Amino acid sequence: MNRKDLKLYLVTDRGLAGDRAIEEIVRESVEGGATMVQLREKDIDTREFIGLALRLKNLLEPYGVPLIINDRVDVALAAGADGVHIGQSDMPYSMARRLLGPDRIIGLSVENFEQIEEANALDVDYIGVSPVFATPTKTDTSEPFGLEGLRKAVRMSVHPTVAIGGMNERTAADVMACGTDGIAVVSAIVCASDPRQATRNLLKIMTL
Ligand code: TZP
Ligand code: MG
Repeated sequence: MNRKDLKLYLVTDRGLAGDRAIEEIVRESVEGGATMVQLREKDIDTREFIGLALRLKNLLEPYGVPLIINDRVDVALAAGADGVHIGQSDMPYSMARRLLGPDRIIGLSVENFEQIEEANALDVDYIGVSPVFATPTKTDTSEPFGLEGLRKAVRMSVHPTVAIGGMNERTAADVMACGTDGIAVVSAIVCASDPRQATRNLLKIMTL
């Protein structure tokens, strides 16, 4: 994995998409410059999950944008996705790696500094620092890192990092100044009336 792929990482949420298709939001965001996409589905039939993953894989292929599946190693394998993103209560990293092989991307969420130390001993491809700010999109999170905590997390981690939780046009510049490789964004893109423009705006703020 190229650490530049983490720069603007779109994470989907159908609950926030309203009546718009996830595929359309993803397409527009990638046209606006999103560098990686995570399909995150918490309440979906396995067959539907695989179907959506296959459609997204086909859509993203021509753009060279990696598709990551949240939680489900089986769905990632079935759909030929580029990797998975796992959390601390999902399948243990070593098992996911064994099933996925050496080449696929595995990202791991870390919720505190101890978990960053643990992740340093694993050959994960990146860590998600979760959450940086409290967010209504996911309320069952641990204590937010804040900017100070994110700075420390970036210093501690031997792996590339992506910041998640409360990433938007107001926070992106300060977050990037902490040295993280990128931001993982849900509502600021999925809820935007124009996901393409929202993505462009974020990228512009991040590179100022
Ligand atoms: N994991 C930690 S915070 C979060 C996830 C999936 C949600 C982030 O959503 P938003 O809308 O970008 O704050
Ligand atoms: Mg998970």
